[in-house]
Amino acid sequence: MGKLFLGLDSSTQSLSAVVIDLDARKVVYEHSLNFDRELPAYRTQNGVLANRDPLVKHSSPLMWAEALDRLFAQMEADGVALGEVLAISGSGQQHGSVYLNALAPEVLGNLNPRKSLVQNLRGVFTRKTSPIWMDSSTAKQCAEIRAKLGGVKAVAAATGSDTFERFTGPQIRKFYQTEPEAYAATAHVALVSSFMASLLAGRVAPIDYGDGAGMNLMDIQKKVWHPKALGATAPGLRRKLPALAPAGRPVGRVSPYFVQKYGVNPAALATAWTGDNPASVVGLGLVKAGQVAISLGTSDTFFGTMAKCRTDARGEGHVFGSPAGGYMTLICFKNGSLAREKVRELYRLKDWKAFGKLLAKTKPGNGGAILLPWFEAEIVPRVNRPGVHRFDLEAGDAAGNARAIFEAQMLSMRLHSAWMGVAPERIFATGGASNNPALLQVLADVMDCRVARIEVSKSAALGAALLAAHGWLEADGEPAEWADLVSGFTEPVSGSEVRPDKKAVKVYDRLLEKYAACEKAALKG
Ligand code: XUL
Repeated sequence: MGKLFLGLDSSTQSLSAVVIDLDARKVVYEHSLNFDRELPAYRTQNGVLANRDPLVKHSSPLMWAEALDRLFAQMEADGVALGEVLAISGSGQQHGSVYLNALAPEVLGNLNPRKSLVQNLRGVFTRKTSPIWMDSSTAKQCAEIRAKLGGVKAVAAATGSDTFERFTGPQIRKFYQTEPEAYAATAHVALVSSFMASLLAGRVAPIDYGDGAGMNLMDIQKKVWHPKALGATAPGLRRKLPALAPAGRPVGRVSPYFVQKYGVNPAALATAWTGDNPASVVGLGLVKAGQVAISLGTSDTFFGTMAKCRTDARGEGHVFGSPAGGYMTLICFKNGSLAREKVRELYRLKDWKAFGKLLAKTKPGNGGAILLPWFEAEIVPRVNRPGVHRFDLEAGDAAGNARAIFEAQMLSMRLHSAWMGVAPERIFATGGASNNPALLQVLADVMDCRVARIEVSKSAALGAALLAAHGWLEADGEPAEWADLVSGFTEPVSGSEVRPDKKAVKVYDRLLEKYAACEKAALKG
């Protein structure tokens, strides 16, 4: 048996496990447990509890704990060699928070394997439910914290991001304002990631620099809690927060609860977890500064890596600590695949092949036509009022619109990621739309960069397993280079590389200015 490492991902809708054999460079086990289907007693819909207020989105920390028990039982039943696992790490949906009272350390340190985690944990929560990243009920608190810290640019420079409704600091402030007694009774504030890590470690686990940066509470440069941000959020907060640490850093041996109940190796290290996006950055192999991946999914997401911290003065993009060292960025464009599909439906194109054929009838640059595809309110750039805007483009021109949607999305990515100052050698494209060759060609031409497809299922859980391996090797006195560690796990699909066309690149260099002007005009109007 080779060296086995377990990565878990506690996401919005499911808890997943990936086990890797490091010597064989192979994923040897994968499993996902869907909350709605497998834990129906919690009555979640897509992992979220029903609430009368459409802005409030909470979930249940007890459900996440029960899922952990179920997943270990499943792994045991599936014959996973849990007795051989050397270390465990994980990732959680970002920003979500869990509130524990002063009994938590004692309870975590004495988890009774004859009971379930749920039974063990009764009585440790000061808040029954956890606000998660989909919650947008804290606009007031965002404005208050932003004002106290000196505005968008200042908050982004201090904490890595402007204040956002889903970020943990504004959520903590709302809890303090609306339930002051429960806030006062809270001895430990955890993130989803650090809560799950605490269960495995049997003690209050640290928050890592990746997930910590999603709170508006961490000094992004120094990677310590930011005193002014804490003060602007809620009184006495410093005492309630755990230490900050790098993801994958051992917290201790795995709790005897998992050893006695599921046969986990008693010497296995329980390590600090991170957020799902930072873990995905590792799971996609972005371990060197300057590497970029673009996920073309429901929303389009731009992941970049930087050695030194730069922040976005406009406050649109986020900077988190990268688990592989340095920093990572996350820029989220909401009108991704949904907008592409809207255009396809609008022009009655039966599939993406037909769409590509039509698009090929036009030339790069589309004769200066621009489409702003804000079918839904957009995150980047901030657009509150949805609307589709056409410049030098007729709505009846099917071929022109087919090209325009791809060009607009890729130009927007170039424009709104420029603050990073990164010139990648090659971009990895992932997600559903990354097998669309026409889209990848536009991406390569707009970015003037080679683009290769990468297909990693469960990139966050894989990243977590790699973090466990990294933490274990370091603790074993044989620290590994990140590039060596990920090799074999994160290779692009062979033959998928698309090269930029130099003529098209020139066209897009010019068109970018017009695109920026159109955006400005539409945002003013
Ligand atoms: C990132 C974010 C989401 C969650 C999803 O800022 O809110 O991507 O991490 O789990």
